[in-house]
Amino acid sequence: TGPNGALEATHPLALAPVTGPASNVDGFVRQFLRNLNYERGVPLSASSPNDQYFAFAMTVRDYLMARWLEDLRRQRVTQSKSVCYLSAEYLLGRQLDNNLLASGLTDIATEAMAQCGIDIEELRAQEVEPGLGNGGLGRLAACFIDSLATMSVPNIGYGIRYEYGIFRQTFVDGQQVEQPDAWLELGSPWEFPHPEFAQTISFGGHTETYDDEGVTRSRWVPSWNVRAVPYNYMVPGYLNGRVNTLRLWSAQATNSFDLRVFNSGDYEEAVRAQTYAENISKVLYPEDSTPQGKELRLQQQYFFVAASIHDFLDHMVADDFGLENLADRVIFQLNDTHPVIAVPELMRVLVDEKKLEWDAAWAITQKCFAYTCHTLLPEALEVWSVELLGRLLPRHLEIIYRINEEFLLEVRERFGDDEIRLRDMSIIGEFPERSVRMAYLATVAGAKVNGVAELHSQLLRDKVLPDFNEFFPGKFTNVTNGITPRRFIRLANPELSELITSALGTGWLTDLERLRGLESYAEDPDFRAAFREVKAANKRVLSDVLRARDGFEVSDGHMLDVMVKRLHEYKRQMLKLLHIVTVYEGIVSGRVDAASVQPRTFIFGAKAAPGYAMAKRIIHLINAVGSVVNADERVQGRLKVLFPQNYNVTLAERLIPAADLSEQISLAGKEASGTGNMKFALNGALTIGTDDGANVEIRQLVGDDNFFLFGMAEPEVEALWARGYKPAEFYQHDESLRRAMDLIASGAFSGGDRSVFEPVVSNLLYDDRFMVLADYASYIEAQAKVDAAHADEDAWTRSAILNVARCGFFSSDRSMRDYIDRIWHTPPAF
Ligand code: B1N
Repeated sequence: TGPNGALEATHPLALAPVTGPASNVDGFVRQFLRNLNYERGVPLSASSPNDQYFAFAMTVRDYLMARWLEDLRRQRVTQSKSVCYLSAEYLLGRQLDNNLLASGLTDIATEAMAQCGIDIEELRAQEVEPGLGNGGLGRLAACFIDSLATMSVPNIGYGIRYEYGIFRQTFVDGQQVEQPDAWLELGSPWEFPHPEFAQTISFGGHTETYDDEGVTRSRWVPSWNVRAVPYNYMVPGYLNGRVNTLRLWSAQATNSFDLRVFNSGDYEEAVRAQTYAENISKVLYPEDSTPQGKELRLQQQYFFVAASIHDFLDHMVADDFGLENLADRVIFQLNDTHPVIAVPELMRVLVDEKKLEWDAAWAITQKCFAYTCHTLLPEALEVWSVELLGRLLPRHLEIIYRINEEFLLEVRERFGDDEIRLRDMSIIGEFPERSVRMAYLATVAGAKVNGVAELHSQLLRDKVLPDFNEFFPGKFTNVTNGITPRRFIRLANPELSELITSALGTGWLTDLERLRGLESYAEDPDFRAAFREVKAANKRVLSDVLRARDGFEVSDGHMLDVMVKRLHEYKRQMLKLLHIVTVYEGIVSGRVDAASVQPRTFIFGAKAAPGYAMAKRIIHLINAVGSVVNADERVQGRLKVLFPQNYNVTLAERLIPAADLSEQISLAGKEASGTGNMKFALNGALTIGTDDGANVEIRQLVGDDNFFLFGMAEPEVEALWARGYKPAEFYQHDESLRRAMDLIASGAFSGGDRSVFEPVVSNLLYDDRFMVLADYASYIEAQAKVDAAHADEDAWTRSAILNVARCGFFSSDRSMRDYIDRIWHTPPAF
């Protein structure tokens, strides 16, 4: 009867009919077996781990179901104001543990599985994380909906149910190879399809005017359409009985699609047409911060925002709720420019379909949207060519033109015929081709525009959109990002959580500023010892994970120095690598005694956009340096470079709690915020970082003594650019830098082949857009301070505890409070 056979013989409920909630161990077992039998169609004795995972997840789901249905009902009945978060990405991570935690079922479920003879760890390992995002932006959306549910704020997260999420990364000879992320291959127990609530989404065609009882109106005559099918996911609040909704749209072909549009009587053609429609939600674009302007991406964007707006208007707004008051019912938060096509869509609905006057519709629209900008890189600001937008969404292009016309009239009224200013502020750009500037459209339409950290918001106001800031006083604001402490402290670091609770009692997980109470414990030697033991335990867990996952051995007694984030030149993984090569070169040249080097393991995690050649070359170089350094006996095992493949949320949850040092080393003025930086600090790693993004606020909070600052500040960066930056001069004048660069150029990491990494070296020498060489000396100096500080174990631990104690501000609950106070004005409800 297999390993679980004993249960059927011994458990009194194993063969009994099963019903009822899973709120105690017996009830959980009963419901679990019921799900196994009736949902999976297997007896326990014949069930696979995947069957068991499904039945288990369904049991947790069942427990939350009544609350979910009730909250959906109340959201409609009370008509209280909802946050509709529009985001093309949600980087959720695994759901099982989070939902267990939120429902308070962890202990019951663990005991129930034990009674069934099942190892709950094995079930956890079955879950494939939904990687429906690239990095920080998508993970932020996931943290925000967790916080809103925990704070009982009515919210629907709207997005796309990509069939393939962010690619699975493998290394072949040290080089990145992408594999499709078939996360739905075995199905997902967490989703609920609702084909009966599908929306039809149109594209293409032309516009026309017509006479509507004496009024001339415009309408859109599209040429093809697709069906948007909603899939609902539970978003349970932490132990508050609240369950909000994440609604992701999946594209399906409509009947009219193949019949009307591709009407050739050709069966094969019709099937091809179906594939075309379903392509829309097929795959997540793996570009983080460099949009490629692809037609399919615009289709994705319109597809999900149009479906979401119609869904909310059709099902959530009461019939007698006056449209002129729509802003009392909803705020659509635009997560970067990706959903901004929602603005002309709402205008189209109000003007063409609901037949409101333009001015009335515009007044409503301007109150219903707010826009979050997540970048400062000019190449990341999305623009759509007028040609493409007009072909795909002709009516929307007309509406955008009209919005722009009226906006520029107002600008002219205020500032006179200042043609340069008018050109600069126009939503339509003319160069290199006529195109729609989505950030400008969002800024003009949004009630508020926010950046994601103090420095970022300031640069947004002063450097990126200064004309708009002048024109719309009070529109710009800041909301510093945050992270959910439920996932990134409680679940990722249960040992630390227990230690915190032993000191502070419960309650800190939903009121993270209470971590301040740990400050006094930093002086307590027993607490410090316990804190160190937690770190050591987390390193053992990580070590097991990396052994099983990647075949790596993590050496005892090493400082763990971690840099995990997307691979991008502005984030400067190359600077980290130059530090490693510098230390290595010192040893092999004999100038440094290996025995005097502090043992360190450098861990990288990073995916490169598949089309980003330089980023991929840097990945190759990191792996190449790792192979050479790790194998060189002269190093005496005191330096190690590990680069586990396929960094994702699940791995982050193991890496971050084990880290000693957090690398946040972007060029000042380039990283909008960062959120990994917050996760590390809250898990007791010290940061080595530049004055960039939210690092600025972390340093202010933890204090200079507990943060390793280096590099130019943003104004110095600007000044150096203005003077004329010549990276080769830094190379010439810094012997240590020269040695490191020369070693790479010599082919030492490429089997003597000098050509492999030549493009990386010459890019640094002759271009170096992100000023790696300019910050090198300062970085090396700061790393020496890190070594010195780490030698004093007690002082280091004190600093680590103070990092935890002083970073409560970075809870995403606080971010949500700031959005509510400054932008949304949505109180908790029902
Ligand atoms: O958003 C995060 C910030 O913490 C990071 O600093 C920022 O880099 C990140 C196009 C983006 N900005 N822009 C993107 C992602 C995907 C895409 O297709 C742009 N991601 C960020 C949260 O605020």
